[in-house]
Amino acid sequence: MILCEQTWRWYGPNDPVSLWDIKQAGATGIVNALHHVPNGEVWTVEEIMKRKELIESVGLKWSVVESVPVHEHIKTQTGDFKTYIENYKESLRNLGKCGVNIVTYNFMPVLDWTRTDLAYELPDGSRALRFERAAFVAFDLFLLKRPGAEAEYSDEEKAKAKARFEQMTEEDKQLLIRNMIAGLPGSEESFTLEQFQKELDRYDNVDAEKLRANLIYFLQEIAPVADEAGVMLVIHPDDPPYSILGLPRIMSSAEDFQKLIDAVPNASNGLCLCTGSLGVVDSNDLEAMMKRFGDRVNFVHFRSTQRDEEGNFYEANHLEGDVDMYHVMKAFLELQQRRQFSIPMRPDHGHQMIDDLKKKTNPGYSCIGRLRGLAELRGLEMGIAKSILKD
Ligand code: DNO
Repeated sequence: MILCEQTWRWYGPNDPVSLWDIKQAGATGIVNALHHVPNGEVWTVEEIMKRKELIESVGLKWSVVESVPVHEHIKTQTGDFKTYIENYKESLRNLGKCGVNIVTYNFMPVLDWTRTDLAYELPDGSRALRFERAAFVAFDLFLLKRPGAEAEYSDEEKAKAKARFEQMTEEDKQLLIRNMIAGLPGSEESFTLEQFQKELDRYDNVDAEKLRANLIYFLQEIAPVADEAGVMLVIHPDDPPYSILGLPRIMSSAEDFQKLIDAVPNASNGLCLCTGSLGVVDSNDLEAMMKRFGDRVNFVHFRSTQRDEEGNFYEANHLEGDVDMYHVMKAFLELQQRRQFSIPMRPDHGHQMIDDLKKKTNPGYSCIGRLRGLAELRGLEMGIAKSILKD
């Protein structure tokens, strides 16, 4: 019986969660990036090896890179994008040489994942990440004051946002700005409001079609290199999976991913199936995606969200919320039997809870919440494996 590889995202030596903590949580693989290398520069063999040896020194394995960031110039095909693509290829070759074989990336313009509230208190006292629609619209209309934003929301949404904004203290407003644009863990960029608007302006002439063409161009360049280097590329879906702040988003559904593999069928062109990001939209059938793209799912993020009709969502416990984790896990196990290959997964995010409530933690990436998530997922996997997939 092939079970999944249990991995854990580690932000490197500055992460308050240590490699020993991760070992105690029972993960065997590490998901890591060289966050100190500036976006766009080559990851050298020397730097990769240094990190790899550090991880191996406690008996863990560097299983997945998350992420080698894609420079904004590549997404917009402006400036030095050709150099950045060459650098990206070089980083992939170097990772391949060092035996780090799965590379996550995303193609979200300007922002990576986005939340309005990083400490949403749940009834049990733990804290979750949340996307609150009215606060988000208030940010866009009244704090960022993005030109043209008014036209993109209904009167009802604007009225709600206005009422929400009027309730906010100055401190609330500053916190909302920070949450939105100061960079969540793993996002490689952080901005001031002025810088941020300038970054958005760079997309004035980049609509969804153009962005997709730029992604396909990028993949056509790097996928052959990845194939040769023995590296699997896994694209992370948009979070949330729809356009925000007037920016195009093109990796939000099964159809979006299908277009990528139709255009670039190379074996290295794969998917990081993030159930939390995709699960925010009801039309995304995660079990069906696991089955349909099984051959290309080379990394999985397990997480669930709870949404409401107003477009708000918060991150639920891993086995609760809108994601049907049982069926997704079952499909995941079945595909690993079919492929005879153990695929890395990680418990994505977790609530800040218990002792972690007293600590300064990376939002979504505290230890105990993820420990709970991993334990639950591991139990779910074993239950399914033993009862259904008899070996
Ligand atoms: C958030 C993460 C994302 C992800 C990138 C991949 O918690 O899932 O930041 O790492 O989008 O490139």
